[in-house]
Amino acid sequence: MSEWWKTAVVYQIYPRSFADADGDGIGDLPGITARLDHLAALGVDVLWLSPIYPSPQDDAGYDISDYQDVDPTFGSLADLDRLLFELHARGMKLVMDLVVNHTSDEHPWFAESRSGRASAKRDWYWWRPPRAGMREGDPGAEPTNWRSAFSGPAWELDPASGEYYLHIFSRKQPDLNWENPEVREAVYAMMRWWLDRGVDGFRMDVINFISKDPALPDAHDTGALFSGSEHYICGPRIHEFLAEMHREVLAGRDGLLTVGEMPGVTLEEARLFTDPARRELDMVFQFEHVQLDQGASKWELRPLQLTDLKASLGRWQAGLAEVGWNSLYWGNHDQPRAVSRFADDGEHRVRAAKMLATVLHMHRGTPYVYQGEELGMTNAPFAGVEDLRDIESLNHYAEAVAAGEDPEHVLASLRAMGRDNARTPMQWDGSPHAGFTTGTPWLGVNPNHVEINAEAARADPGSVFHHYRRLIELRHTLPVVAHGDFTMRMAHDERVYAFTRRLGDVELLVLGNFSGDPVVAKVPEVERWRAAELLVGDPGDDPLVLGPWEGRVLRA
Ligand code: TEU
Repeated sequence: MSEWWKTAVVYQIYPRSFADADGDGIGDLPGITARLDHLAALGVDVLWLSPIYPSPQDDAGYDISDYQDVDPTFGSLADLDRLLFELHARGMKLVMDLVVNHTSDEHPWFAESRSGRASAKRDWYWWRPPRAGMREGDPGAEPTNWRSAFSGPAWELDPASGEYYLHIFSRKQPDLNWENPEVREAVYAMMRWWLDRGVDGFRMDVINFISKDPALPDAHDTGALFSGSEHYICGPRIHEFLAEMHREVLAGRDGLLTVGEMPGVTLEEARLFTDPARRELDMVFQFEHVQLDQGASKWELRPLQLTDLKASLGRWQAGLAEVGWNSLYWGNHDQPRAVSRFADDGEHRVRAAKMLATVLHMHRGTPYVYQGEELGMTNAPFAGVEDLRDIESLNHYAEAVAAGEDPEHVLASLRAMGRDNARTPMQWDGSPHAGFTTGTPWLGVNPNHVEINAEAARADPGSVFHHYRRLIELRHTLPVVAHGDFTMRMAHDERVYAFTRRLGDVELLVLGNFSGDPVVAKVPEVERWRAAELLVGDPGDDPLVLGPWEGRVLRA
């Protein structure tokens, strides 16, 4: 059972947007359970469920007010048990989202902490007096100059006590103080409770933020997305905390999967987190490759250079070859739609979505499919800010426009990078709300659902869906896909993504054309590859000549 996830593929569901069974316009657990055949047909091994816990929904469920229940919007604990049972019956596992860098400000722990300076749980969060020599509420009196990831300062004043609390995300997401052993024990107890219930692991939200430098020094750079992060990204006790969590919660339980979401993690740190001998995590989500088309902030767009993408992913492949393991993703609920962002969502959409999938799934690591990616779903045509729902986008728009930026310019970056792109409802069929709901969807359905939808994709053998199915099957059946070594080829080419995988006598050549023009792949050993067997992709006249956005896998 150990390291079973090396041959596994994970499918991420964002419950708000997957399937709505009760017609309130918001997806729910019974909706998911009713659609499990879609996952089974795809052949995925694991479902990662974004948060379904009770929440004021300030950050769409990543602000949790009770870790051990289900929000009525999504159903009940009984619905969760049912989902778990149905998944297990189909041989699939369930990984829960674990959000323990922060709670909701409506969590009873925080309510108690806020009740006064003498509260027994005061020290469960980061409370600090105003900056020395200043009065609370004065501009700049926050204890540090850190900024929140969702705009504004990372500190909120509590007028009753005259102290501020730290929130790296929204003011309704106060950061837990992991220095306090009671906090850690409470989190571990909660995790054991879920595992005892039968879940198979955790995706750990911003887990590399939990150890902060207790001195809380000022940030060097207040312009960065996570300003102050040098004092909390992979902080002083992070490895100690994760090793403790492993000991207290995970050790001795078989068949689990743990993946730590880690903005700003370096390759060197990732090696430590995922080295099996250290007993911390199975794998991490790193962010390097999803920041290559951004400037200092995620709203500053810049064109992606394919050579940068190859250099980055290639470095991670090499760096985790001997020790540790990669997770592989193009998108999730925080990222724009992959085909719109990295390829072509117009004329060549189907080919481009397949090519992206081919390239990603043939890397070494565990691939993650974000709901709708297997249909080639695209970014949404948001007309204006009134079409958006995400707190990150809405706060950024308000702040940037107030600071004098051109609203159209701000909207353009929100359209490209905004998280709502990933959150438009799953497109099941061509009916008015795409088969997602019978009510009014909480976020508009993409009008292209009349064409791009699961029903159409499953009926079409040439669809993106069937292509994903084939790639997942290859990972299950061909050992070289999961276990082979990785060598980047044509590293300096701006149009072709090329690499080889090798295990024993078997070698694969993977090619992806990241351009709208036909290209010739100038790989070594041309004659050998010309004679190779085509495993994935359309046969052309010459296996080394790729049409626009075309991908191929050859086996020699
Ligand atoms: O995301 C953390 C994170 O760093 C980002 O991807 C985040 O979306 C941020 O806005 C960067 O632009 C995790 C969750 O995946 C995200 O949905 C939550 O909003 C966040 O943590 C807070 O829990």
